[in-house]
Amino acid sequence: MNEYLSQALQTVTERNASQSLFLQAVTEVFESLEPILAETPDIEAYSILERIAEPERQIMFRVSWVDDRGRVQVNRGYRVGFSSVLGPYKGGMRFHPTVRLDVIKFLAFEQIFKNSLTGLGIGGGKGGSDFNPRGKSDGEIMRFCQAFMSELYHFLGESTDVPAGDIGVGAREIGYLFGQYKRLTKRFAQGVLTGKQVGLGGSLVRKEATGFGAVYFASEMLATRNESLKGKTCVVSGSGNVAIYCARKIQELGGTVVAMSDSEGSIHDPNGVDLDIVAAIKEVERSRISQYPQRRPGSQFFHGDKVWKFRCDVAFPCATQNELELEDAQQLVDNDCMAVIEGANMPSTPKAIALFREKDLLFAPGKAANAGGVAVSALEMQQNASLQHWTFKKVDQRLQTIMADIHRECVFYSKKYHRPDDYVFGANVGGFIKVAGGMQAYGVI
Ligand code: NDP
Ligand code: 2IT
Repeated sequence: MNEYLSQALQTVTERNASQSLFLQAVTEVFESLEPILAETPDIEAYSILERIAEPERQIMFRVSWVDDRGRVQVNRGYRVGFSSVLGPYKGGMRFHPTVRLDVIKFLAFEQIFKNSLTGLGIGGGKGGSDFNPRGKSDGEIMRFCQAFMSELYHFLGESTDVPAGDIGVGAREIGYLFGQYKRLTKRFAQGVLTGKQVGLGGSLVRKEATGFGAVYFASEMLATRNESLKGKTCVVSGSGNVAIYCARKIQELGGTVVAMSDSEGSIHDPNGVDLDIVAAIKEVERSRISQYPQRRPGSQFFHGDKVWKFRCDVAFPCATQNELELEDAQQLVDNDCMAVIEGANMPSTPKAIALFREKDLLFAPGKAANAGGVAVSALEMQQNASLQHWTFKKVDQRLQTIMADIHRECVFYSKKYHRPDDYVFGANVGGFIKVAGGMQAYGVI
């Protein structure tokens, strides 16, 4: 390994010794940069690696709120502004009991390169809380969101930091957060949050964008092997926002989704998952996927099982980090799966990715394949800034173009550096180059 690279990695590792997810994300990006470092000595001269792996700012705050029984609850809130080189901090907020600084930092770090790949002038950030929305009443969710925003609003702004949704945060939560922001600032500043309801300045296609975008990326990637999703058997993990719209687009394009999941287990439906039932269970009733077989004869629920055990041609991990481990990857390989497209952030472990590469599966990393969500968020910012509302068709076409452009960029860099079909390498290098160039242009700040 290049000496500067290994030194920088060691520094970052020592400085963040307890943050294994963050280090996993940094290691993967840094390892891709070896050929770039050799030809660009300025990266070392300007300490770009050390700087790019240290967040510009990290905000942590107490969130106190009152539950339905009148008890005071305390959670921890986070917002990490990792890089504003290419634009305001941009990235979602995650409400999940597993959230800790490590989680937010890995997500914010990935977001830098993902946002760079969109080409839309957005920096990288992420936030969230260890608040668990499961089983909470609507009133509790509202009070939590209001308390959270009461601490965070000082730090937000259309040209400073623009949050959106992620796990546990959708249009309902964004509505409460935006309402509280408006109440505190007396500004109807639409562009300060994205993922809003359409009537309140939200963009059409934002809800669908991450899932649709992942499938557009998959189509581009399969086309390089003269393949398409038509007639393919697919599995999609998760059953949240990304998973549902990923599955919808697969089915629109003629694929069959035979399995989906949540954190309790997986459903298998050999006739093709009925997404209206999944959406009713997960989006409307906010219930569990285990309810599905009661409404769909011929399907089954497997408690504690992941979707990777079911035979498929194409797999879409769309739930959470490190959900696809080496043994899962082996199962996919044994079942002749040809491609894995990450709708989630960092869902495949490094060992799983190494196996995919060794076995010549097509593998699309999240920072490229799931960039459609944040890309449409940036389009929402553009619409808000110009007081416009674009049609569904216009936004969807922009999304398709953006995903095709990201695909082209991944292929360009993987070919240029003689790593054909290595989308991890292509995405990391493509994302990094623009940010590093910006850092050099600004001088030392
Ligand atoms: P949602 O909250 O809508 O859905 C999350 C889904 O993943 C649920 O089905 C949930 O199951 C499941 N899940 C969460 N944690 C676990 C776990 N530990 N084990 C198994 N399943 C789990 O979130 P999103 O769909 O928005 O996000 C999914 C992924 O996509 C995340 O990695 C997110 O960072 C990423 N992403 C999201 C974007 C967006 O625009 N929303 C954009 C780009 C990436 P359960 O209900 O049981 O918890
Ligand atoms: O991981 C992600 O890209 C998101 N959660 C979406 C971020 C955004 O600002 O829309």
